Amino acid sequence: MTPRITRILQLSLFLLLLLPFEGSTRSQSEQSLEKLNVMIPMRDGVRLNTNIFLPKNIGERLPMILERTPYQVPESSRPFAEGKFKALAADGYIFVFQDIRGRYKSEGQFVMQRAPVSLLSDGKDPKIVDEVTDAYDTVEWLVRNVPNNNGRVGITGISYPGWTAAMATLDPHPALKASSPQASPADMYLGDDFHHNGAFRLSYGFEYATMMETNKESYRFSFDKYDTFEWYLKLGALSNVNEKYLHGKIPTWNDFVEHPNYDEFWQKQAMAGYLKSVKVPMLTVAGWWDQEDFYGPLKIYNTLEKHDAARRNFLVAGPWNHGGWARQDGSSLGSIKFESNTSQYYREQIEAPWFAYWLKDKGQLNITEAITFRTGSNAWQRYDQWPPVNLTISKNLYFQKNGKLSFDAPAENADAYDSYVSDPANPVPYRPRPVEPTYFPLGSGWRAWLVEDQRFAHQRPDVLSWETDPLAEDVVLTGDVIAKLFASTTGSDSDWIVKLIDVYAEDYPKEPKMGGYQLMVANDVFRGRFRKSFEKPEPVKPNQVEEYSIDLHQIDHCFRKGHKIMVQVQSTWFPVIDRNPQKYVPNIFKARDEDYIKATQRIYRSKINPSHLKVAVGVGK
Ligand code: PG9
Repeated sequence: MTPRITRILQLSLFLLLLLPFEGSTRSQSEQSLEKLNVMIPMRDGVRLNTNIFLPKNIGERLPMILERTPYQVPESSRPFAEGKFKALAADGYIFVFQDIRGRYKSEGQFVMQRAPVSLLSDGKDPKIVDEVTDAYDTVEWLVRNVPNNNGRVGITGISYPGWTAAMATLDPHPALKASSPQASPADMYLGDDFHHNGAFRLSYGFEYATMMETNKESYRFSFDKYDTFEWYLKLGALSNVNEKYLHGKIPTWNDFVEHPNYDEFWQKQAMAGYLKSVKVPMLTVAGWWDQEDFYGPLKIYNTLEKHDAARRNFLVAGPWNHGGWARQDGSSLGSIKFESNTSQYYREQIEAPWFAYWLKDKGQLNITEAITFRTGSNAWQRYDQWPPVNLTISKNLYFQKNGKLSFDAPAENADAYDSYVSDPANPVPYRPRPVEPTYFPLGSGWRAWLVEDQRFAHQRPDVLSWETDPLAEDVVLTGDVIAKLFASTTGSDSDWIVKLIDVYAEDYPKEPKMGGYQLMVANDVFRGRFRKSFEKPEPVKPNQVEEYSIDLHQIDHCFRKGHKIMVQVQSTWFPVIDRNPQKYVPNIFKARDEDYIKATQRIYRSKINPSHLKVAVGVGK
């Protein structure tokens, strides 16, 4: 930036400081903050719209908290009166919000999850820009121009803004002293919003891509059915999307179609490959029931942890949906109650002190390596390592005959199995219908679907279940859950969905309506064609038993005495996951309606094909 431009910007900041805050009824925190609006220039000349909220009449220099968002910067300081920023605001920060490139009032071109291309160059070419360079240029401008700043910046955000917070740490400006990526995706192919293990997240992918790329502002696709389950079913094969609705105009949809496998396009975007050292202290936050990005935070924490000799990499996981820790008090999610205000605890006792330590030299680093909220028994746990393998033993929960599940290996002979027919014309809904549009403004089951009572699917002929006897004592599972499925199909491709469920006691005096509730505590889907490689899919051999290893991620859950542990397996989860045609076609996005066929599935539970879940059972209390 030339000195002349800098002077003009400084002057306009000064003039803006003199302007009164708009609005007449203002809360305490609104009254004490001034808003500045600036267009901050990036190295390629593109300017990004930025709102800066400065506390008035402060005697000390303050650090800045930055959020970079595709969802529009706040125009008023309302966010500081409640929720995410309240506890931080009480400590005193300058808050900075920025529309990322190409969104809302920012200039330039939006690219969905723009790959960090600058890291692959020497960083000097001003034409090479991404979220890493935009964060760098923004921090540079802020520390030079914002009045009364103490030269330190923390960055945070949830989901897409969480991802920009993580991106900022890959080649950080020296003034960036702390980052808290929250619910940040890490890999859009392996586990976050757009695919899980190669299976396409149809409703989310379609609705999010159209929301972000129809124009610069968030747009809502207009469905002619309230129950989108029906809409997506009527849509038929994925090739109908461009033919009937998008006509090639949504770049991200076109990318889905052109990159059905884990090719360079997805790999270049995925975060893990860039996380080679902890350059900035990190506080990663995850929700156990995050319906969008649960894989991401665990991947970011676990990858960085391998490089964290200085112990600056931390994880918090709580009983939340996507971003739930930033809203309300966190005392419940759907029908599930947590017996304390978990979100408030996180914001006041973990997040605010953590930022104050790094940005204000205030207090002690009052945090362990990982802090998790153990669901089921509803208590915070502090760990020196995550997962705490020193506190658990690895065990297998085996599928048995008569729908039983147990820690004993099966004694059955080779062809013992249970079976169902999976019909793409009659898929299992992922949540009870009607399935309102994902972000339906009048309310949508989307936000809490992961805690829905799974009895709506239990005992469908195309959903199999195995369960333990009522537990004689509490069973705590802490850490990884991996499903090992031995399965065959009459088709040449298939999806396998595995759900680990806590079945409440039938007689539940504490809350009688919860008797027999089936609470999912871990789950995921695996697309069979990728069993050997995500880069090079292969047809499944019909009627041949194959072993599938399905990562159900991590949990910290107590199955209470009297509850049962259940596993459900199914092959459709619609429309959150597109229907697998069950007949191998090279690219499912180009499949035709006639490619979708019924298949008979077998799940084996014998001595040589022992389907099971590998779990980490807590020892001691
Ligand atoms: N889950 C959303 C998202 C993040 C990144 C890419 C695509 C979608 C979000 O809530 O921001």
